[in-house]
Amino acid sequence: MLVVSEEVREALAARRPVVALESTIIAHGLPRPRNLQVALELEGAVRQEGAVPATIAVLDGRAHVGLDRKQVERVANEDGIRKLGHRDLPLAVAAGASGATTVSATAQLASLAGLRVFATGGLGGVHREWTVSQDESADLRLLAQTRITVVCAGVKSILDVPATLQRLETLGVAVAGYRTARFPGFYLSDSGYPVDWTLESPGQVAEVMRAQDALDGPESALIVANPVPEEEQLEPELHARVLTDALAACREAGITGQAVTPFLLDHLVRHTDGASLSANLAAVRGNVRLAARIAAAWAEA
Ligand code: PSU
Ligand code: MN
Repeated sequence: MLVVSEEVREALAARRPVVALESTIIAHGLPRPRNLQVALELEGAVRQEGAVPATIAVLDGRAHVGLDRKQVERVANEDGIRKLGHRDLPLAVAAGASGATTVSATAQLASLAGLRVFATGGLGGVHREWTVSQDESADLRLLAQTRITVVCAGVKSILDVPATLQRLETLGVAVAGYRTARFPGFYLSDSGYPVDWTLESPGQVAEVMRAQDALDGPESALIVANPVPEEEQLEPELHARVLTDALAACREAGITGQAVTPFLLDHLVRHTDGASLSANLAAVRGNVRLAARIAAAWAEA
């Protein structure tokens, strides 16, 4: 049921750095045909930094850690590919289904395969109007019970950011800004909220990971929040304006559950002339490169 690619297995056995990459961003977070280019580009960036990429997805009922080119193409182009959170994994496997994995499912499978470092764009979290919808991404709970380091540009700005930060505190998930004391805002370099801790180098991140293991508390994650460079962020006023429209459109269309996040991301891409896509990609690229360096520092430890 779990298929770890030969390249990833060899790298793990030789203690070489490996970086897990999620597939929901490819299948449901980015428009075609750009999504395939991006998937391949991200794998290339990990390699350039001297690490092995392990893109994770479920194909025909098997959970794959490390995809070949054909498999990446399926994730990007196959119609009807599902979106799988961690709760969906057993259902998808038993049904022989194919699906892209969210942060929660990717982190679970990565950890199961023995990977420790994972890169994505922005985490899921508490949605605005949570009091009505009770919509909180399963990403948060899973990260409270999985020993993995996630490099991300904070949580998606479509969410209720302060509520999400509060949930992470309640759930006991460690959060640090990478070279910043501000929590990043996904498309924006700064969400407007601070972080309590700042880490300055991949080596420092690896030290925190060692300390997590040594102190042996609940198996929770470490979130390394890495801001998109200011010159590549989405213009904050444009972001605020289009996001308000996107949230209203989502409500009017009656979108709920798993469809909410893809709907909002897509709305932003279409109503910013692709500027949100550029910012999203800039964020993911930076995260992937940093994750590879962290994996290298971790492999040396
Ligand atoms: N980061 C991106 N784009 C995405 C996502 C993350 O830049 O599409 C995905 C992740 O897979 C994350 C998911 O786990 O969005 C959250 O979905 P939900 O809110 O339905 O839990
Ligand atoms: Mn949700």
